Amino acid sequence: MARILITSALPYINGIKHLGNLIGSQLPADLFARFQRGIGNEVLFLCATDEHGTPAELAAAKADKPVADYCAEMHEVQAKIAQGFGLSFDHFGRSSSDANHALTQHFAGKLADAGLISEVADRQVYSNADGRFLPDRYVEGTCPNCGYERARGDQCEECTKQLDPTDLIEPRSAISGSTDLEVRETKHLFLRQSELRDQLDAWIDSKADWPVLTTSIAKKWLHDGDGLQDRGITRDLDWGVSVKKGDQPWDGMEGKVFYVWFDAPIEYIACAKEWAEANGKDDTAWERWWRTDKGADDVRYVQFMGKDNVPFHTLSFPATILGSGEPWKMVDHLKSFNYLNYDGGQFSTSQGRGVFMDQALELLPSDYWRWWLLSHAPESSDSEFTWENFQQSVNKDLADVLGNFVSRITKFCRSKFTEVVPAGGSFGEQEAALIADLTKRVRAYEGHMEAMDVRKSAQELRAIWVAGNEYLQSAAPWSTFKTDPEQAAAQVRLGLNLIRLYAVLSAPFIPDATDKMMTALNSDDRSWPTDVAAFLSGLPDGHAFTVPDVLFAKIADEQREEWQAKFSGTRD
Ligand code: B3M
Ligand code: ZN
Repeated sequence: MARILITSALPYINGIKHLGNLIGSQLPADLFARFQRGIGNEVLFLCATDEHGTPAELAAAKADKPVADYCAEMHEVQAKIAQGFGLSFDHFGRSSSDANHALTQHFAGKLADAGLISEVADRQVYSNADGRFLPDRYVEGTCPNCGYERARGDQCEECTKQLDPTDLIEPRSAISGSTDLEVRETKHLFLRQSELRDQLDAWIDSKADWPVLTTSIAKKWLHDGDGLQDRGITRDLDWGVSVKKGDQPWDGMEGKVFYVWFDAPIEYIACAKEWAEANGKDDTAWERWWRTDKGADDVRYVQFMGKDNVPFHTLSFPATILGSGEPWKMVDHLKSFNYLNYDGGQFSTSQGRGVFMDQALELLPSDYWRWWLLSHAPESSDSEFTWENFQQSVNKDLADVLGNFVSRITKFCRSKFTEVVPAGGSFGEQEAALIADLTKRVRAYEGHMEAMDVRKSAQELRAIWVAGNEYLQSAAPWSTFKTDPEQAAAQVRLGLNLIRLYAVLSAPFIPDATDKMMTALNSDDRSWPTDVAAFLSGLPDGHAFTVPDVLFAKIADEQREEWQAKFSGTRD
């Protein structure tokens, strides 16, 4: 049994995420986690809310709540929505946890001991109109790299370049829009990433199987222009992890906190400790996932994230880990995604454009969304959500292909043989051909899932559903029954077993439908079909089942038009 550690990028605490965020990390991570559990591997799947930094401060101020209260409430809201989408985290933690505070300070201490932190008199943007220092992302302006006019002081969303606010051309305050800005001196800590350039370079070179999207972004920031820049890792904010060396105070750093992008990835580790604590386990339970000196050397660690997060995961976080000199597990495979667009534009949290996770669940159960999003995942390029495409995919794939198969075979069996798996007859050539075809397809499906090729996996799964439909169409037990009821019994028996095959294989995509199919089949056995032929005679003769309710309802044109109109504007 292999051990697989899986993390999804941590959603910011400031509000409910949209469907583009969901498909960019949490949902494909869940798909992979469910698959790995399904084939019998030991999985630790972790996610958490990313609670520090200016986004949290800003959102709390807008909601007129103390930051700590705001974060606690929003964490609960996000946890509930995640549950609604069936995201099967082993733990959904918080970057504001005690565990993360302690671990972040621990890493900072280790990096300082290794001589990798410098204290720098920094120049920071001060807004006279706002009467305060402006954190990086509160400064907006034109990107010096690509000319994008709404680049933020921490990163340009357009070209992904990590920036400092003073790099921006024609900077202005994101709070007031004021251009009455000046640069004042203040002291900050810098992580000397440039010292680690060769180590990082060699580490990335050792990842020959990484997707080009990932390595090209990493290599670009390692080698282009001035190469890897040292990064400021402290900020003048109240909310966050206070700057300490381990548990010791840090001279001159009073009142400062660590930069959110310094502590957030450390939460991947701290979250495992939170998981252990929440489940009454001791330190060895989480260390065997994270410490290579304590058993984690045989763990396979996979991260999921949107493309804009890649530089932080291929450079900044690995620099923290490598620089600590301690034996922490590093990522083995990093799966990154492009963007999902919404109906001719972009999803936008700040502008409330698109469909948000809570709204989606009010319209339809999560399986409908999971199937569409995963089967259209923005892997090789950006992809686009349109209501027409969503309707078509739900009606065709889920209702016509899968749902119809399940309904047809169970109802036919009930009418001719009662609600039990019928005995008699035997499989002939047609059945042998189907089983051979399915065996090939199931192996292909496993291969795509293992490789995290999300779209290809969805296509193969759909092809597996289609194969059953085609078999049913050509075997036509309703005709066979008139001349050879024994043979019809064998065909129906295979059909019922196919439902169980579909239930088990589809679980990573549409877990609720899986539960319904398994309940209808009166079966609890979800063991993976390593031997497809044997699996397809798994339900014994005489085994009782019930005809399930309609698995997936079709979306009518009027319904689609209504939603289209409702979500054409922006949310306030
Ligand atoms: N919260 C950015 C994002 O949600 C950030 C990810 C942190 S992962 C350690 O896109
Ligand atoms: Zn740019």
